[in-house]
Amino acid sequence: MPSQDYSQAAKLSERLEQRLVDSIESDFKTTRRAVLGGLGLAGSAVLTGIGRADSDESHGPGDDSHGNFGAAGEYRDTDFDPHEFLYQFNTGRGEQENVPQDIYEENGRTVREFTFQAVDTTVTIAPGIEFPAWAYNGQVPGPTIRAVEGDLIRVTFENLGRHAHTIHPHLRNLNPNMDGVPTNGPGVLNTGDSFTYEWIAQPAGSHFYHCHSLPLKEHIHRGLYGAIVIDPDPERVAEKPEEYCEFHRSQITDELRADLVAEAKSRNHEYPENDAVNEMVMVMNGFDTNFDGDNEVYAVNTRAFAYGVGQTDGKGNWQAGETKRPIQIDKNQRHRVYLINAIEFDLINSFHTHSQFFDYYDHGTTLLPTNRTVDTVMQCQAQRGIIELDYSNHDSGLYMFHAHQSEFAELGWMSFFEVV
Ligand SMILES: [Cu+2]
Repeated sequence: MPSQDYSQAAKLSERLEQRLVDSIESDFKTTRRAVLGGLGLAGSAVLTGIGRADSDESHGPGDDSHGNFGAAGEYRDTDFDPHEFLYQFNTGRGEQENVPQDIYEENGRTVREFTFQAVDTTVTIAPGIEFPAWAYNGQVPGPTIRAVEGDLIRVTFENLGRHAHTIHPHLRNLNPNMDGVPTNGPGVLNTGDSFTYEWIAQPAGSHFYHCHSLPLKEHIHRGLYGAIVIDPDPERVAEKPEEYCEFHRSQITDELRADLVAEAKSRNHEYPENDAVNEMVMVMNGFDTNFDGDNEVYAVNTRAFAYGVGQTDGKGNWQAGETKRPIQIDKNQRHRVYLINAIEFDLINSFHTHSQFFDYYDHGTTLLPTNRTVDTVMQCQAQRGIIELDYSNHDSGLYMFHAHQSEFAELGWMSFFEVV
């Protein structure tokens, strides 16, 4: 395969990134501190218990009813790697060091148990630019939870932050006390409080969770959100195929049923068919660095231009530790993106691929695409979906993808796939 010169792409990423950093640095209100690289902290997001007092206080008066007790704990995200995050699913088997978790059977049901801790911390959103975040387990986006339809997801939530928080899942939740809203069940959890949420994993799809304390937009924008992936159960799909497509039960042929079951197996991490698919989580987010109600930085998975092009030898060998590098795509593999729009302050976001048309599954709740052969999908706030990509006929090289709100693209949400 001919080696390719990526220097043009590297220059573009560099230029956009520099312009973004300069624009933020010129804003004196921005919380900024030197990058704490090379501190030698083991793993991503180690609980350090440093208790740094967050100097930023953007809350209006009357919003401090839950008190400012000082941070009870702090994680650092200096090792947060957007490339690692793409592929990090927590299924209860201990995938992520900073996410205590377990998997076991209880009353004939698989339980996937997690411990989440809300903490005040800072996250790196661009080189040298730190954002004062509120974060589940010290990372933004929060850890991705993955379960199979019908499992019980049990999340013990401890609030170690200075503000009252909750976890509200976008699931079909039959128990109002488990909704994670101020009005139901335990309500908001104050500093030091904990509660164990239990949710049945349903329906299958690409889902969202976030804090539901007030003021809502701030609790979300500060970083308290993440992805829940619910894998379809192929046995259930065989029994009730009509629930996974837009056809009436009377229209389901044997062939369609077989197709739906095959698709379900490819989505279910417990089936070998799933191993053949390269699955990624992309949470589209933005950061209002001066707290004026408008985002200054846009990203997928928090770091502006994380999937841009930085130092390379032109053969896809990226320098170790380099954040700016494209997402490598093996052209012989099938690729699936669990896409979530976690943005605040802007009504919509979008995902656009260059030289590529893909199938889209709105909310991921169906096993047949809801949009076929499109190169742009739009998501409003909290909307999600699944994108399936096929680069098998493409030449090797860089293919851009970005928000087609072009302003967002220039302010960080601009990325590349590197087809190899
Ligand atoms: Cu909150």
